[in-house]
Amino acid sequence: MSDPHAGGPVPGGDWDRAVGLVASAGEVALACHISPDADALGSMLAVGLALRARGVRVVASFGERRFRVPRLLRFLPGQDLLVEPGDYPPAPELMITFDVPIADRLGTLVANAGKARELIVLDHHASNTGFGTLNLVDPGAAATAVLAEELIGRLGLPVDKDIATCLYAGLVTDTGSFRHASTTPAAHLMAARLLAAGLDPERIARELWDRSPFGYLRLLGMVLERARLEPGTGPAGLVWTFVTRADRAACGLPYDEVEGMIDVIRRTDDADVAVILKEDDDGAWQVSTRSKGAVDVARVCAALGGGGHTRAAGFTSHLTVEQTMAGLRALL
Ligand SMILES: [Mn+2]
Repeated sequence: MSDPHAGGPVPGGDWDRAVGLVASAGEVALACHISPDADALGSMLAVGLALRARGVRVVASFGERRFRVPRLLRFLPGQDLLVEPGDYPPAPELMITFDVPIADRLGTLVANAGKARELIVLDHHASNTGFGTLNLVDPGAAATAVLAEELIGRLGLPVDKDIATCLYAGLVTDTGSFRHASTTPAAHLMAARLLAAGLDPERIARELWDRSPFGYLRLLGMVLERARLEPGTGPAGLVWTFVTRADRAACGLPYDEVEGMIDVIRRTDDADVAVILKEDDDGAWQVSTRSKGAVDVARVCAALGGGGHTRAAGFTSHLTVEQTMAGLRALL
């Protein structure tokens, strides 16, 4: 088993083993993390499309009881590969996970993963626990899409426009539109390869960031109105706000429409850490955190049962807003 904490690129021998496992599998079962983002879902669909084009039987899913692709991601090609988690193979011959740092993030599919004969974990989270039988984990990769592209290439499969669209969605999202520190020369070279496959960058950007129902404007107004700045919290200040189920209902918005609000909150110059608490349909608080670098939010969120990256992480809370924030402040 490779050491997921080694921090370097994936050893060639591990890639060879992955290629061998995929080549000899009769069916490949793909899974990404619950509440999928563009990197998780895009990487999974890209590999699924590439395998299917080669004639491999493929299923793909994520383990949510209320299985539903977020509206923002419905433009991604290959969604006919998706099956409800209840229709997923109970004991897959070969299962591959995408962007999943800990087995819990597989949701209900954690049981299927436990019974998989081989489990390949494809990920770029430094916090990855290495829960697979083969762990292809590179914390230096800008996105899991980078590793998905490498797997497709090593399998000798071509990247067409649809596959490129899925990979690009992951890359452009996880690099913050090529603004984050993960924007390496390698990230731009990958973007160049994908663009050459004929994808439409303007359409992808519009689908991912530049459209919402009118109710979003009202909801954003409410959420910004109640934002609080705490300059004395942590090394460089905290800005935070929250959005309830009732708020969303009043504006006619499903949960996934509030995912991008953190990007408005984190603009605040006066705070290093930005936090938004989002009440989901079950009444739990999904807490998103962002840091400009003074605080390692991955560590903070890990201490609260979550995880993520140094500058972008999250956790789930079943406490009240005030109790959740008190716990967070104590760690900052
Ligand atoms: Mn990712």
